[in-house]
Amino acid sequence: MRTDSPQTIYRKDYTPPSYLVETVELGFDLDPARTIVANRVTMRHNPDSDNHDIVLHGEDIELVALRMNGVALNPGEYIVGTSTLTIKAAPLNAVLEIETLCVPQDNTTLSGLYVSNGSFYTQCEAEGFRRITYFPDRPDVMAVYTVMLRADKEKFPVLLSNGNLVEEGDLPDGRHYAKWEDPFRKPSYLFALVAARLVCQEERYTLQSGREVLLQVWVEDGNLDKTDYAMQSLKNSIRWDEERWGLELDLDRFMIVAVGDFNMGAMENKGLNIFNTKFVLANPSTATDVDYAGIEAVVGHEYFHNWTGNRVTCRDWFQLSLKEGLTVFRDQEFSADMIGTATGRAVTRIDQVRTLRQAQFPEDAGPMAHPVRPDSFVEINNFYTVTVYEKGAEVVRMYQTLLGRDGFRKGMDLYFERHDGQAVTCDDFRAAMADANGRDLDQFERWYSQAGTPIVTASTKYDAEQQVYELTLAQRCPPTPGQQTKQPFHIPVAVGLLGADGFDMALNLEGETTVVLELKEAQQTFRFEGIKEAPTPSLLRDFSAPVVLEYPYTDDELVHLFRHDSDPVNRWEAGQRLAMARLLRLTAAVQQGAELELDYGFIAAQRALLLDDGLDAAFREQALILPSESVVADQMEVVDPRAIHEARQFMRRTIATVLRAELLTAYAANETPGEYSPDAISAGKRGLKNLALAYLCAAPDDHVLELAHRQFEEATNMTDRASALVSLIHSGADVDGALQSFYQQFEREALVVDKWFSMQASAQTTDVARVRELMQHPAFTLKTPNRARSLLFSFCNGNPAQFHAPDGSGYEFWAEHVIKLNALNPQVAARLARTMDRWRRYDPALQTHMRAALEKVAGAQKLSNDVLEVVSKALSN
Ligand code: B3K
Ligand code: ZN
Repeated sequence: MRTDSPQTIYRKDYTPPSYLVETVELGFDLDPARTIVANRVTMRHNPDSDNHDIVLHGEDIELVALRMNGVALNPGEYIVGTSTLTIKAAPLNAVLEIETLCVPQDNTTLSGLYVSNGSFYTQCEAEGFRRITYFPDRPDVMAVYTVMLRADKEKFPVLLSNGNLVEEGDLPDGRHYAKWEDPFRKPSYLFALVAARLVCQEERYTLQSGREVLLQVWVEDGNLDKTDYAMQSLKNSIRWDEERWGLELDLDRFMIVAVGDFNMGAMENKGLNIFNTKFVLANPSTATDVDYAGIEAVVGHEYFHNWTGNRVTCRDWFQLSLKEGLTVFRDQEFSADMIGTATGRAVTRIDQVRTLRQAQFPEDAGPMAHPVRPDSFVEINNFYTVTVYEKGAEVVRMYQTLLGRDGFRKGMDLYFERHDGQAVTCDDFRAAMADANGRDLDQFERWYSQAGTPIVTASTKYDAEQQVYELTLAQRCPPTPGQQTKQPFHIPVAVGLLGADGFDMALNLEGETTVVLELKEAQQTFRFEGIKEAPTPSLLRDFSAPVVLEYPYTDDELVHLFRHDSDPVNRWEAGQRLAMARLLRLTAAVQQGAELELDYGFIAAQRALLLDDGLDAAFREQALILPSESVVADQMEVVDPRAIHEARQFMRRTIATVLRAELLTAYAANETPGEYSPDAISAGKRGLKNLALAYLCAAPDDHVLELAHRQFEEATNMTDRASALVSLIHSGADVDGALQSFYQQFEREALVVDKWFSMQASAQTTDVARVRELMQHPAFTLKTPNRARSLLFSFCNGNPAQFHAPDGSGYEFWAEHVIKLNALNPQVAARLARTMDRWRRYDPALQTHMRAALEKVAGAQKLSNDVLEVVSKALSN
């Protein structure tokens, strides 16, 4: 067990930096085994601070020389701690010259300066810059950077950094250099460099103002056939930010670089975005529709950070959602606007709701629960969470729901007017929204400070004589670590009322059919007048708040909503409620060994929807997907993963058997012949067709298997090929040959090999022994996060029935690999560690094994803060 207890950092302890930085001049002599970094930084005392010590951060770097105002400092004149360098009582103006050494080739953490496939890349957010040089590595210290890169010209022909290239040339000994200047002040976490053997697709692009900019997408040789979509998405993002928000690209040059070893999706470094290859590289034969959508969203996301994150940044890391929640909201709106149609928008919204339920609600109900603006952390990298990102985006969306689109835009304009060039807080954002609209948003602050998912309970009363309908809404929020009781939230609840004819009723004199109620008390009653018949309420339309909504709907009401609700999100939601009730009943029946039965009423509703050609295929696909096993698990007192799996499989099999003819029709009706296009209509058709195939393969016969095999072999795009293969795997048919030929065809495409591992890891028949076997495959490595995720995460998180094997072998496997990853890459290890967050919800026998596995990790040697924080929170009460 680790003996030094890791330090907890508290939001309340924030103090302004003692010194501000004006300019930073960095010189890099890049060598994988020994890189020398010379850093000349001009600092002046911050009048807002009464501390006169200069505090620099530094980690895993060797100090070679240190000079202040031209004079070398002796070891006695500064203090080097484990992660800081302090110069006591420094002068008001100080020019520091710092020389350090680092070893990029040994840096497996992928934070700081590291080597991937022989080339140099950086990742500095949140605290990676201190692994490159000593610096006040905190986001409220913003400075102007000049960067000189020197490296071997043959091995590293491309030298990139933030801003503009101002000089380049050759040096003796086969080396060359490039000098970059970034005119914008930025925090250190936005610094980046790339020194690599790369090629690029580039284009000159004209902004609405008429200014011309250079856009580049850099990739390894051999991948230029996969950059078109990223480039197109970048141009769409630039245009959209101008049109929707009046925000222009402020640089003359904007670069995207793809790298195969990367801890997360991508990084918004000023002018030099560095991306996981997964969110750049795509062509029809290697990437699926989901991959294409991911590229559009992430390219947009990183680009949008240029204003929400870079021009206006965070004062401290507790404010992370200031940039992340807002930027996720912006990328969600971008993706929705790119589709354009109302149902298309709704499909993106449904996807967002699914993510919240699948990942954020569980986080909010577990040991790592934290507010959107956390109060404390041990390791900030553990707080790049679905709460900060996705719930944060919901919080931003609620402003728009409450203030209207125009009001929200006014708030955004005021936010930039006030804070451009500053490092600010979530309160500053809320103040801009409130002030621009003359609204009191004080209570709204609780969305930032209180963790947990609020539960809104609705009850209704209809008075036929008075034609009055009363809706009573009550709210509560379960306790979360450190927060036993909660104050009421300010919750926008969008409501519509359906008549027996399936149409919306007019709810006010303006004839509106959806109204946004503002629930601010623990309980409130809302009155609707002139309601001529008892309505079916459509509550929380468009998922207007990130809450759980409880209302005792009857099956008939749900079927009515599923057939007619004009709000597509609630239409989908009604179907989910119908399915969930059945899944829970079936799971209980499995546990009791009772006979399993699925009512025809439910199947008939599914059938009607499947056959409704008036609906977009994409929407029908969404409506026919059953709640996932983990979402069902969330509804159970004591989770039984195997029973849930069996129940859900029974339901899929039954639907497949009863609706065989209709599914075959849908399959045939949604072919997309001709050239592949990732647009939403075509992708929707493929989605529905492949969902039909997946259902059919749940109850396979020769004809169905032949269909799947044919699709697998004849597919002209990866969406169809991979879907067919997954369906075949889940059908239980012999797929060894198909898997082998897939591998042979794509073994040189790393992202496809990831898919190959991942689909096997989540197969129903894959147990721990099989995963261990797959790990022996020559293509497997723990060092590349994408590869580790494709096998380990897909198994531990995506195959609950096997992972939770009664003998605890899944947990032992988990512990072993959290420990292995901890030594290589703490950030990735900590993500895997989160798998066990909610271990107390399983039956006591499983819990015993889970606790043992958690304790094994907690007791491991050299545990990182990242993993330690996660497992100790899981083990604590
Ligand atoms: N801002 C980065 C995330 C950095 C994560 C550091 N552990 C990507 C993004 O949200 O755009
Ligand atoms: Zn982001």
